[in-house]
Amino acid sequence: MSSTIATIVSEKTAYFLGLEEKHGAHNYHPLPVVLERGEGVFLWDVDGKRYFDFLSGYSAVNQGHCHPRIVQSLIEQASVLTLTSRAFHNNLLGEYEKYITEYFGYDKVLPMNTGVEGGETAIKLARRWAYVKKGVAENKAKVLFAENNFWGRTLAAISSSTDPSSYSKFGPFMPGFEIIPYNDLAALETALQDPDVAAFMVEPIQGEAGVVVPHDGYLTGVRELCTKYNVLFIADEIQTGLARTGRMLACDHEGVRPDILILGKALSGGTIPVSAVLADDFIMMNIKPGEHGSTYGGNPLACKVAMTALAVLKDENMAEHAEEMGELLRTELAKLNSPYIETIRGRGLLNAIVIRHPNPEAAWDLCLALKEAGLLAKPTHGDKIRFAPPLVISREQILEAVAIIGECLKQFD
Ligand code: PXG
Repeated sequence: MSSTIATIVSEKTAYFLGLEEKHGAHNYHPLPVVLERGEGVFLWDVDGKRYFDFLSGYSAVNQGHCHPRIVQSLIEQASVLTLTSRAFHNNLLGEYEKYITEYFGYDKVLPMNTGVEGGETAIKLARRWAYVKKGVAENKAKVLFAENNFWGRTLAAISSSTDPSSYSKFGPFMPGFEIIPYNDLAALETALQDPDVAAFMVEPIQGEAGVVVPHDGYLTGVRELCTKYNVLFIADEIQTGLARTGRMLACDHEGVRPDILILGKALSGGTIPVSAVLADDFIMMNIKPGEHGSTYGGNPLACKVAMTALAVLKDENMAEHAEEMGELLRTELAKLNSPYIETIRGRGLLNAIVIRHPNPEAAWDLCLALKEAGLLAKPTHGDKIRFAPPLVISREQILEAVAIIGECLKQFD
């Protein structure tokens, strides 16, 4: 295979690609496939061809495409009441707040929409806590982030990014952010010597960085150090949470409880943007009316859909299933014994392979070949490919998907 590989697309597909090319901003570089339908682990393109979805909308579609119970909730609520704004109360917000706080064991929730807003909210909460509770001097609070983090595209998010394609030529940047290496407790402890540090915000497994799993004990160490130095531990579980890694939260693998928990993506099962920030009163109650919010945050449609999306995860034992299917996926990938797979890593159904090939476009080319063979995956950072199917994938489907991957890898020969 070579990067000059010509992808022949149908006339219909070419039409839709052309529309986007002409009228949309070029801020993404998608695979040349135009999807029009989804169900469970499968997607269909405009020509009726079926694909395994091995991306799951970057882990937003954990419950599977168009999960019937989630769609039912969406449709029912959409025809009754969708948005009131927070100027008034609605009959679902309180119920949802009770449901999600009991589900995860926190005093309070602050509802937002996208994941990146969840991150922004968590940082505002941490800064406020630092000023009113920890006693940090006004405008001196610092927040620590890990190298290669990814939490979205806002100016604050890119201010903490170490990826030039995220931050270049978008400055000036947010002050008060510091970067430390990931998976390095000694570096964290050194940074925590500074009394102005309010929080450490970290992904329990780095998703966009290429599914980087820290060593056992890292999260426990983060918890202990943050407690020791009176610094808030913010867990960005937007991609790792909600059963994806084989536990309800990735932090559950080590039994640690972050001070602030950020959720998004699969909180709506891939239907509408819903995010949530959970914390106890000593953090949450420092924010007063008018100091934070969003027009759509806590809307009744989102509340209803989120409750169903969370219920489905538990009722269908998706965490346990993800754990089992993840084991199977990694074992079967290893059995391929492909000289082109450098590494297989992950937890539950959040996995990645690193491609070993002299051609820097090899991962992209492999994804094109996989697409032709009926499996959709996307490279990240050149040589890594994430394998993260919806959690409803069956044993037989894993075997079928791995066979497709094996065949496509052979095309490198
Ligand atoms: N935190 C993590 C860990 C993420 O993976 C976000 C926050 C931001 O979520 P929103 O909903 O604001 O996109 C993410 C997002 C993409 C893309 O370009 C997004 C993610 C990963 C890869 C690509 O849409 N994750």
